[in-house]
Amino acid sequence: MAERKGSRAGSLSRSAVEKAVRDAVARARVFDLHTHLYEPRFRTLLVRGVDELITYHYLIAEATRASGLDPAKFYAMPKARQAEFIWEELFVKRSPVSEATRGVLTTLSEYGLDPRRDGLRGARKFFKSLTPEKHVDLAFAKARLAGVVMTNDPFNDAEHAVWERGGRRDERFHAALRIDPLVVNLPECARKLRAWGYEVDGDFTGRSAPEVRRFVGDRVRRMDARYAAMSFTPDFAWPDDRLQGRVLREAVIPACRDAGVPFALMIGVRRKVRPELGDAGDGVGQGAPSAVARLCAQFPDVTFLCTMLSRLDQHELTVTARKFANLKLFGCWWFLNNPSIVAEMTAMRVELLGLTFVPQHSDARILDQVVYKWKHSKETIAHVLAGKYADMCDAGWRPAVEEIKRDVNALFSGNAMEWLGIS
Ligand code: FIX
Ligand code: ZN
Repeated sequence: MAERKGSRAGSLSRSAVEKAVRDAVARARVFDLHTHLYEPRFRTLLVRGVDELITYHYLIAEATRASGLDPAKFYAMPKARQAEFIWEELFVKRSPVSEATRGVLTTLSEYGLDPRRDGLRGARKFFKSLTPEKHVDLAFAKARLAGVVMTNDPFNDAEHAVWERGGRRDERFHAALRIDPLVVNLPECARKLRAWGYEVDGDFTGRSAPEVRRFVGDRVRRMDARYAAMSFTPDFAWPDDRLQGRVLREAVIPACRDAGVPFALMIGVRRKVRPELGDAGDGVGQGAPSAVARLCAQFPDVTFLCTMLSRLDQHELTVTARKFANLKLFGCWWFLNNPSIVAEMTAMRVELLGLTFVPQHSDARILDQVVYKWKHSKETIAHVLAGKYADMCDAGWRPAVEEIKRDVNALFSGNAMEWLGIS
């Protein structure tokens, strides 16, 4: 029989391709490039369970908005009462159709519960029996996680104590050195740095630059951090003679180059738009992908991971990534992590970057969120990819199932692990 156009031994028929893509995505192991999770040895820093899941700051914003309750009154309630309030406002009085409320439903259902029947009371009973270690194993298995990267703040006293104590590490958890405080609150950081033996001044004068560079290098080594990271407000600029530009240019980027680790820029957060909402009070603003381009051009030997928070920046940032092989785009961050936008961003990235990006990270703050964030993201990304592979067939190239698995595994774990030098 004549070979079908675009085929070779093992090629799939067009009708089989879409299913093969969906199966490969569903089965793919995930390396989660950015989370706020912690190994169990960090004890209370590992946030888990249904009350935490329901009082995630996304749901606090939604519930205080829906009810009109003053945030101060909400935060004055004990955690359990906060969860009951959110459950009442967003699940009972109204249907849980938002992405964050649907996420709670997905997680509880994936754990074998019936959210409607079991409700908050039944869910609480289920979680009561889980030790931190068993809970991590359960959530990681459900989300098919091969590994996650934490967000490690060297200036957080509770976290610092755990690193100082040492101890066997859980190899599924990788460290990332998060150093926003160096820019957001250098005077306080300088006080701690001097106590740790680094000659750093609150105004970044004297020997501050080489000493911050030494500190970053020391902490990367101590944590075996896979990258250093900072979030930036929309006015991120490059070049930049403000403090943040100097800290990056004179200390952080040289330290990353010395250590051979990437630097991650997370750009576009408008911090504390509504301070009384706490973690739920941040907003979003359009940034300047052109500044990222100038940074990548100036440091061609440094790898820059980048995610921007505004939907308005995505096309320009993706085109910028076509120009700079050292610019690695990851995730649909925060307010972008909604199916309608994940679909749009993934399609645009495949069309402009092929398979050379990381389509998603969970940003999970609560352990159980990895279950829903990855299920929802995989559904959306699989749908986009299935269409792209069908288009490829129509253009005359029928893939083999092994090729589809190769590509899908690169997107969900291979690319990220390669960027971070993890074998
Ligand atoms: O800066 C960040 O890492 C953000 O992801 C968080 O600050 C944010 O609150 C979050 O968790 C969004 O999903
Ligand atoms: Zn985050």
